[in-house]
This record gives sequence, structure tokens and C-alpha cells, in this order.
Amino acid sequence: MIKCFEGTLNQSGTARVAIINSRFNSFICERLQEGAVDALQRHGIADEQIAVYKVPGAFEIPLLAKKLADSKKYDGIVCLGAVIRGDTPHFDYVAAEVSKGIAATSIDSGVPIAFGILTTNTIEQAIERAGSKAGNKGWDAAVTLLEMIDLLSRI
Ligand code: INI
Repeated sequence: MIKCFEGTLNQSGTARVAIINSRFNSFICERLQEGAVDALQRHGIADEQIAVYKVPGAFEIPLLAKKLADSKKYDGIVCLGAVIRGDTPHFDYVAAEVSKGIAATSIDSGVPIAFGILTTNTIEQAIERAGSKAGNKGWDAAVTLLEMIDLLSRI
């Protein structure tokens, strides 16, 4: 019999979750946060177990994620942001650093960190992914985080 390990979404309600959200493109990021909080609440996470940390832009997310992971105060972290392409290469630097930084922090710390950062070519694409026709990527990231918290607890 092969043993298969897979996380569930049936939280016992004990997970402590930090959300890191960016103020840059805040009209998108606020929708992502609403989605993430809704997903956590619907899976039994009480408001008292959720803390939101705001940073200026997506570039600042990895540093805060590292500090929060090192603090051992949270079982997992959801990172939210919206990096939208402009006329200059700035997008590429911000998008690359935030994705690399989050991945490295999660691997180094062992704390699950969900990547809820939109990287889109247009504002319309971001709106579609922040609670309209392509769903809400904040919601998706929060659910992914809960699954990973549960999976890691089964090792
Ligand atoms: N930050 C974002 O979160 N999204 C963007 O689209 C963005 N663009 O394109 O400029 C952005 N820039 C700011 C960056 O994250 C830092 O806050 C800034 O460079 C200061 O370190």
C-alpha cells in the first residue's frame, strides 16, 4: 500500500495566518485582501488568528515575510500584491525580486508562504483576477496556504 500525503482544507481552526499586502495599486490589492480574508474565515480561521501587515509595494514583501517567518508567530503567510507592467522595465525587476524573495524565504524558513501577487500586462487583467471574471487570486492563495499548512503538519 502506497502512502499518499495530501493536505486538506478542514482546518481545526488553530492556524495563525499573516497576510502581507501592498499599498501600491491598492484598489486591486484591497480586493485581493477581501478574497483572502473571506477564504480564511470560510475555512474556520477566526479573525483573532489573522493579522494584516501593509507594505508600500511588492518589492518590500520579501523582507517582511522573512521577519514574520523568523518570528515563529504564524503558521503561514499569504503575500498579496499587484505588479502591473508599465512603459519601463521597472515591472520586470519588481516582479522578479518579489517572486524570488518569497520563494527563498519560504524554503529557508520552512514556513509556508502563498504567492498571491498578480503580475499582469494590463490593469484590466489585474481587475479580472481580483474578484471578477478570472476569480480572486487572493482567495486562491489563502486556500493554497491552508492546504500547505495541513500537508506540512502530516510529515
Ligand atoms: N510595486 C508594486 O507593488 N506594483 C507595481 O506595479 C509597481 N510598479 O510597477 O512600479 C511597484 N513598484 C514599487 C516597488 O514595489 C517598491 O515599493 C519601490 O520601488 C520602493 O522600493
